[in-house]
Amino acid sequence: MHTLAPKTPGWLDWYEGPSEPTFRLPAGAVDTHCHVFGPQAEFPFAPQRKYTPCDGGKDQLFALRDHLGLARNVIVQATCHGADNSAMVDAVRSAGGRARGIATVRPDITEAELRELDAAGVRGVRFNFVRRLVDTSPKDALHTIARKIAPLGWHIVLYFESADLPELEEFFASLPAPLVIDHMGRPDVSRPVDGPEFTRFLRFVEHNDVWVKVTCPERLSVTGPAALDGEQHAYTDVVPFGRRVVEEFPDLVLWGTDWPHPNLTDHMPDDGLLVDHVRHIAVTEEQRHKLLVANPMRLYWPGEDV
Ligand code: 0GY
Repeated sequence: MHTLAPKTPGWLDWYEGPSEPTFRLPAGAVDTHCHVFGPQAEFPFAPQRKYTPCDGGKDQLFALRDHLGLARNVIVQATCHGADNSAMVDAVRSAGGRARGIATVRPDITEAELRELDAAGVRGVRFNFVRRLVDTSPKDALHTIARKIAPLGWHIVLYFESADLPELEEFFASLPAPLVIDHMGRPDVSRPVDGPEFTRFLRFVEHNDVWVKVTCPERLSVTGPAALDGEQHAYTDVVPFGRRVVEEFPDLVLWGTDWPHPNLTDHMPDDGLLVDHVRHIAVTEEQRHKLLVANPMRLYWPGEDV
């Protein structure tokens, strides 16, 4: 019998019964950043993982998709599954063409294995530089992976802390595939949106034509989920950052939920509120359509109708 691993002490489970969003998503909206955790009885977590979450499998993910009014998902391999992509691939295969995947692979992956992932619906790999999630991110190994995936037309998803961008940007610019940055490069939102740190990030995006996920207000916010005086919405302090990216790069932005929200410590977001956040960062119909439908379709389902 399989024994389930105990969750990390203090682990916050994903939010059951999310509210009905008051913002109605446009037809064909895509969640470009979500994960599956297990279920571990079928897909055990990796021994080298840095956290042990609750289960959050494809059935719950697809139920959330339908509840929020989303059409499609891009399922990003979570570090708790290491380089064993089977839970993610199983979810993508089960979605009937309505999901794509982002894998974690080792440098010795073969062309045949990559082709099998591609056939399942994988369209990219993730390189993770967040030290609490991975032990090392050796650049030569990542270059090897980048060279192997580039011929498939895949892209590279980058996850890093904003303080590390100056040291990493030359390496990022040398990668031979399109780049997608998670969570706006994790800005410190207590600093000014026009300050040197976020400006450096924006110029990196501009010079390298990088896609940006305007995701995770709940992870970046200092003010949190409560509406502030005079403001009717959650995560107020993140709004100027998301809005700035959407205004400067309307054709390069992507949105997602980040469900089941690993490693949050102060609160678990109501995913309905995360959908409501979108209308504050994308303020015109045109921006909303690009962010939620046109951009992700171009990157993940090119040539397909919504
Ligand atoms: C996110 C953020 C986190 C975790 C992971 O793969 C992961 O474990 O992505 C995090 O802890 O910041 O994008 O889900």
